[in-house]
Amino acid sequence: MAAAAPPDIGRLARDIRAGDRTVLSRAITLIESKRADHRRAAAALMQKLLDATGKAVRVGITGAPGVGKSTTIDALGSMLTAAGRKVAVLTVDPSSRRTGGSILADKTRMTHLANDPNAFIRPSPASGTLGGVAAKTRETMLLCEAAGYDVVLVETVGVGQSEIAVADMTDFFLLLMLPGAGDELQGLKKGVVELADMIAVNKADGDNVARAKAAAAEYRAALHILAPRSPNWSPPVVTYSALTGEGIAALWNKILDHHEKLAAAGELAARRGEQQVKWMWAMLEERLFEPLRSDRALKAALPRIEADVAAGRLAPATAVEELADMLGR
Ligand SMILES: Nc1nc2c(ncn2[C@@H]2O[C@H](COP(=O)(O)OP(=O)(O)OP(=O)(O)O)[C@@H](O)[C@H]2O)c(=O)[nH]1
Ligand SMILES: [Mg+2]
Repeated sequence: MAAAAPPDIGRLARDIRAGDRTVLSRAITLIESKRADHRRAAAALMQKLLDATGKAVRVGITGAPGVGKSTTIDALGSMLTAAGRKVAVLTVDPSSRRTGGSILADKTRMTHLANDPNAFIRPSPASGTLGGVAAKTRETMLLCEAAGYDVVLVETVGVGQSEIAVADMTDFFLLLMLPGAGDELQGLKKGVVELADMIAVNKADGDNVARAKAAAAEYRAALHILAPRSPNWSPPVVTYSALTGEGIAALWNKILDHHEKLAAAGELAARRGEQQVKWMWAMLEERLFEPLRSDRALKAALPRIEADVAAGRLAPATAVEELADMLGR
């Protein structure tokens, strides 16, 4: 079979800068590809577009399943496109949970944005290692910026390490909570609360308003005893309703306020710089580990080596030497 012609990077870059959504989608598929020639082309494309990136407000959104992340993104995103912004919505979900069905479910929960010409929704790359999935999502974010999207909203499943990866690619990390069950921070790992630039209690509507306010007061007290993530920002706690839209504008104003304060203090640029270096290392690590996943002989040998190490027949150091020899072949 003849290999497909290498993509014309100059042309791709030009069409992305012009905001062509079809080309943007194609470019994202290119960066998600594992083929070596595609990877080289994707890297060249990222380099070519680098000067057009960095102009968006990047917001990570997390919270327990069902807290209302997608509904919030739909309400917030629609408000922003109505105000003339272009909004990209991405997800990080390294579990294979997100099949075609749940992508569809997400789109039906984002009914406004799904049909909005100024919104671009791209689901999580197909399952893989968290490092790989997150790195692709970050590059997708940059492509969207180059295409003129000036707000990027990244939804993450409220479990596992994906929150940290999303906090590491965004400027603002928004933690959503439910009314009630405030005292134990709803089973969330303390590490996630420490990453939050704001806690927002959703579903403050109907009978829930008083409970939402009570939960917010508890979170405020809880946040008080944590060291703030930034010297220029103390994470606020707000209540809102994604369903009625009440409080959505105030929520966005907090995000903008944070953006302006951190930009003025030089912290935004510093944070992004640090993130970029982190991503370089994450991608390098991913690359260096690849032979362990793709080299047939190595993959075939690993179960035996692991069993020998577990049984005490093979010293871990000897196993590493053996594996390193196989890698170096
Ligand atoms: N009453 C009320 N219901 C809401 C609100 N926001 C979301 N919901 C409902 O909560 C349910 C879950 O909302 P989603 O937006 O799908 O939640 P999610 O956090 O994205 O869920 P996963 O992606 O599955 O983790 C849906 O039935 C929504 O209609 C709100 O502000 N008020
Ligand atoms: Mg969702």
